[in-house]
Amino acid sequence: MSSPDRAYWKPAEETLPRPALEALQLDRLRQTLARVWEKVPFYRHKLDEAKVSPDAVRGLADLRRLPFTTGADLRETYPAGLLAVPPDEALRLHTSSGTTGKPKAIFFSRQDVDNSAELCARSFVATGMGRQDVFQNMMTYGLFTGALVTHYAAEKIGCLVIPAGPGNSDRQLLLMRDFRTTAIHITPSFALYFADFLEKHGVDPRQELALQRAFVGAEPYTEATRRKIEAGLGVRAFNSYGLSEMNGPGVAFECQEQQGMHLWEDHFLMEIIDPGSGEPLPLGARGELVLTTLVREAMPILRYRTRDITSIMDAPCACGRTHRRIQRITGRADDMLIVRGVNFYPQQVERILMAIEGVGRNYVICLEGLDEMTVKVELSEAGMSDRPEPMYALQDEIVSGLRAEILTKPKVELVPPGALPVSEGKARRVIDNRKL
Ligand code: DLL
Repeated sequence: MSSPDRAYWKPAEETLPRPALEALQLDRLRQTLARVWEKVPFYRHKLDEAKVSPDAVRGLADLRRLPFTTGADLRETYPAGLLAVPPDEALRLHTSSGTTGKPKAIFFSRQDVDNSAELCARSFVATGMGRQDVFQNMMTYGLFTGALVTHYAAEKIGCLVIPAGPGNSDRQLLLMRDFRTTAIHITPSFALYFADFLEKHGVDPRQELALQRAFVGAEPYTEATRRKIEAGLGVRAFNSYGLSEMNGPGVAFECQEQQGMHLWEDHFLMEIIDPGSGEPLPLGARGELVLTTLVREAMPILRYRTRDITSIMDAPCACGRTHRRIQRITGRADDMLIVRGVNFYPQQVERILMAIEGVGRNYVICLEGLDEMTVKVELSEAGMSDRPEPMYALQDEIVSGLRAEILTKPKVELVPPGALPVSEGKARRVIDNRKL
């Protein structure tokens, strides 16, 4: 990168005309198929079962003939059943953030490590970041992909990288002040928590800090939450999407237009399917995102069911990139809650809460007993100072907002700012102790 204003990392790759991009995808898909057929007995068996041989795939439309891979497949083949390189060619291991049982083991070859950093570097530069930036990485270092991949990406660009990790807000602030941090990568829940911390300590980030950009991801969050993060940290917040099974972060990212996230189609093939039937949905329809790796060496994955709900945007983006965009993830198919016979996603609750004045930055949905739902909501500092009457009004506003959105009437409990637990990793938004 020579100029900080340059908007592309590798212009030729990012603006490849669609016919050329699709030809590249087909070529890479066929190579991937040949590779898994030869090296991964699990896939050879699956392809045989589906009666597809690698050379039977003649166009991208044939993708739908290939078998799906699910999270359960990754757990069942743990630890190394999907490895497509000799073990001594694997360079790094990450695991997914599974909550129960066996994790999913994800292997990277040297080329995969390099590609993962490359795609993240491409993503960061698309937001306007350059080598002059000071990048404070507030993601968790370790088995989680979130920090290491973004770390090497920022180094590739030439930024000064501060491997802060999450937590310890006092030290985060000290580092930001002393090293004039301009960009951070952070989860939405920690971003909201940190915004609270700054407010409590009377720090005005616009006056006292040099922050310009926050890359926010690894958890679903709403547009209203993005606005709270931007207001609280004095930054532009860019949506950052990825999953361990596809390298981690840098699968899809917002550019400066901030209208959806470019999904890097030279590395991944995307489809949207009906999460119930598995049938492909027409372009633009909302459903489950399915991804196929196109250049992964150590662990190629065919038609991975991400469980993430989104839609593909086909219109060209003003930034000039030809890779299509996906909408903000509105939830995971697995996260759908059914309370008293009504289906909804936790993000619907968040969308209502975060748009109401007086509501703070943290909430949790508690399910108990036979189907009792209580939403515990932190008040903002300003919400706290209100007298009891407006507090009842706020509670009523929340209850009726939620009832209109999710069609069931929850109990709402208002709690002081900072009263709800915050985790260093991904936020736990639902506590389900129902005895159904
Ligand atoms: O969370 C990788 C990552 C790290 C992405 C840093 C972005 C930034 P996993 O732990 O495997 O990997 O979790 C992946 O997190 O399937 C989504 O459900 C969710 N997720 C990730 N990013 C977003 C986002 C990383 N921007 C799972 N919006 C994914 C909504 C997200 N959900």
